[in-house]
Amino acid sequence: MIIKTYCARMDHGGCGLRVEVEDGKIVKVEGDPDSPLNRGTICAKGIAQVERLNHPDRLRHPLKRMGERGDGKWEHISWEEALTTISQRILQADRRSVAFAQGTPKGLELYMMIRLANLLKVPTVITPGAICHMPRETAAMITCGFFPVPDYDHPPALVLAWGSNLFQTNEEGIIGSQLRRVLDRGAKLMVIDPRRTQLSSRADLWIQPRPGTDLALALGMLKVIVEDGLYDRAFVDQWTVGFPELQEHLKGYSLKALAEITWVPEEKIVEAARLYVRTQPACIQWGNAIEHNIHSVQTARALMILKTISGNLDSPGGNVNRPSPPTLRPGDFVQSKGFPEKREQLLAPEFRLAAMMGFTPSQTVVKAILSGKPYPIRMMYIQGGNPLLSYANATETYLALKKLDFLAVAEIFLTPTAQLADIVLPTATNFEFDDMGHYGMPHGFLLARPKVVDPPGECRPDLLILNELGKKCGLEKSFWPDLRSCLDEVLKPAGLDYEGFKRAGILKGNWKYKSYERNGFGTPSKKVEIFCSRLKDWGYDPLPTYREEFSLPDSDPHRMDNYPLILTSAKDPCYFHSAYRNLPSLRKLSPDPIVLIHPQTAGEMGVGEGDWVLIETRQGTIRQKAALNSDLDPRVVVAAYGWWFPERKDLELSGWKESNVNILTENDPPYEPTIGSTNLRAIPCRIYRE
Ligand SMILES: Nc1nc2c(c(=O)[nH]1)N[C@H]1C(S)=C(S)[C@@H](COP(=O)(O)OP(=O)(O)OC[C@H]3O[C@@H](n4cnc5c(=O)[nH]c(N)nc54)[C@H](O)[C@@H]3O)O[C@H]1N2
Ligand SMILES: Nc1nc2c(c(=O)[nH]1)N[C@H]1C(S)=C(S)[C@@H](COP(=O)(O)OP(=O)(O)OC[C@H]3O[C@@H](n4cnc5c(=O)[nH]c(N)nc54)[C@H](O)[C@@H]3O)O[C@H]1N2
Ligand code: SF4
Ligand SMILES: [Mo]
Repeated sequence: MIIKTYCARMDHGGCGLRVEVEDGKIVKVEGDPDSPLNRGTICAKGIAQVERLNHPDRLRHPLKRMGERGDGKWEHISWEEALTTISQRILQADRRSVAFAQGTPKGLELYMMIRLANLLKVPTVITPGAICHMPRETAAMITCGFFPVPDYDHPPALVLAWGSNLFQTNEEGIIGSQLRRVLDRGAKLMVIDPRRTQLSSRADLWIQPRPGTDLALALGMLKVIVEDGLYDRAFVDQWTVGFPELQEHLKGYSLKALAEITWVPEEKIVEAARLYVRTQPACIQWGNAIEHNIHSVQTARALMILKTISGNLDSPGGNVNRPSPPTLRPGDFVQSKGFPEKREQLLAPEFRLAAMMGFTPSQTVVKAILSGKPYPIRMMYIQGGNPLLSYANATETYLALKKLDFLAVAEIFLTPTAQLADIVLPTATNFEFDDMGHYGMPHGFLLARPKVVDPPGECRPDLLILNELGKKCGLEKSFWPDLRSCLDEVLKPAGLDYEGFKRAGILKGNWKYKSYERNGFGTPSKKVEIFCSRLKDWGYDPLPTYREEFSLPDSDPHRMDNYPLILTSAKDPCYFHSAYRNLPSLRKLSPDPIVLIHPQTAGEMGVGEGDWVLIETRQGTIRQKAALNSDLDPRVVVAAYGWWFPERKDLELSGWKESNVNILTENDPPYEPTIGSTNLRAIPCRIYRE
């Protein structure tokens, strides 16, 4: 039997799949040629996901800790006991001492978690938002009122990939094969990435900035476009506010100084600006790298202004508005109206954009657990996340998790984080329950991911676990009798139930270009706010400003003596963050954590190809295997991210600190002031042979 569904939980998902099932087991997965997104392509992760379903390490029963935290002694318990224990812990606690945490959002389960938190009046919900997607999304919302998506359907003449490695790291709602098709049809490509990738190798213009200085580069390009009069005058005059202020603001920057900050020569900044603005239409494919420093929101704002003044906003082949199909509104799903006091109770209300989106940056929770300030956090429920590998400053994160009175983790494998839990809940994964993709995401469509096989053992989907936990907490009226009723309610405004949705496979919103011509933009001024009124009202920079005090840590000369190199990182095409190192076919493709070093730098340290090296920052030291890479700037090293060793049961928490790049990152201020991003990509380091 062949069942069509969509890929998920190996990255953000999106590729249509044909899944062959025999005797209740999946025997083959291939790309679905009929899917409008991938048109039959599939990647190694997509194929390998079958290995995860019946993997010997798969968690199959709820577990309760027996020995000390992290001792690895467990007892199987029933779901009844597990959920009763967690609900009693929550009900007995001061609600402000509880934190719910989600890793990368994977489906509806994030919304179910926020709903449960709101109904229980728990203010703290941690997501990776401050360093993933939210700087871009909120910067876009306050600038033009929507999230502009690259329009690969009406082919752009140029794609500017900025800190995005889309060929190998599918984004939420946008997949690499869409970009590949556009390039195959002849679109030009400009890439801004310190590292050579498959994508930058194809670029007509490849710019290698110093990590963490993307804002300065964007300001340089804006300066050229504005001062050389290359912008779209008609659009700027009619549809923007604050252009004269921008003009004045840019006079304060010299190209020479920006070139020094970014390591990009002046001529190249000029060339990049001209290529982008003169090749019409052009879209910007912005990526996660611009969010991994303390200029995140302002960098996204600067790129918004580039899209605007080049005349590419909501225009065919540019960056467009993609309204979602009608469904239960996310705000209604999470019942935000029932908890209006949440904002005052937040741990870190000073991050206004995070507060607007209702999440708490992870490092503020880690600090609150350790310091008890502004109020103590004593228990945590983590779902679909591995904070020991993914939060900045893993050492501090470890101390915080150890200090909690109670930790519950919902997982598919016993990760280092799950090994610290008091209760571990075994979750079902893609193919094992009825699910939908991209709900609440601003890409304008929903994907049906229907159940294909039963989950193993006693595994249950997160959605069901939280639904039942809600009922156990006395909230029977606010949860559903079963999952189908929940999904049907979400889909009702679209005039479908889940069965109908399954048949349709994909639901799109009402996509139109230039909808602002009818209603204006969704901002207070109804125009694109180059000068952002809300940032000004909140006391932040209303124009993108490169501030020395938020600048690179390497401006401290003493530190640069000790740590002369700049460390950045990138995601591995074969894995999803820290997950799936235990899937044999993927591990064969990417067996070790690899750090890229320029041959000259390696030579100075006596490091050769394949040597294990130590990477040291002020925060700590890890080991990775060297690969010499002459395309890098000799001052930059690129480490692998997300490594632990599921097979190393002999090491503490399966080797959580051996090669984990977040042992090297910092979680102290300064933070990005509006949303709380930490610096993950511009860290002074040094390297030596092990
Ligand atoms: N230094 C550095 N740090 C980073 C990044 C970086 O580039 N560099 N990237 C950041 C970004 S962009 C993000 S989004 C975060 C990601 O942070 P996390 O989401 O914490 O990272 P993952 O390793 O993906 O952890 C997800 C866990 O969920 C489990 N899992 C998979 N599917 C399911 C499911 O359906 N249910 C449940 N309950 N569990 C499931 C997996 O086994 C895995 O252990 O990390 C951030 N941290
Ligand atoms: N295979 C795979 N796919 C994934 C994920 C995964 O873990 N694995 N994670 C998913 C998630 S949650 C996210 S957020 C997306 C992220 O996907 P992307 O947006 O592509 O982000 P990254 O791969 O983290 O980094 C992109 C590129 O930025 C470069 N880079 C490093 N530092 C800098 C810098 O300072 N400036 C600039 N301009 N570039 C820099 C890196 O070399 C890398 O090639 O991928 C999603 N898809
Ligand atoms: S690119 Fe992502 S969505 Fe597509 S098959 Fe691979 S893992 Fe699945
Ligand atoms: Mo992410």
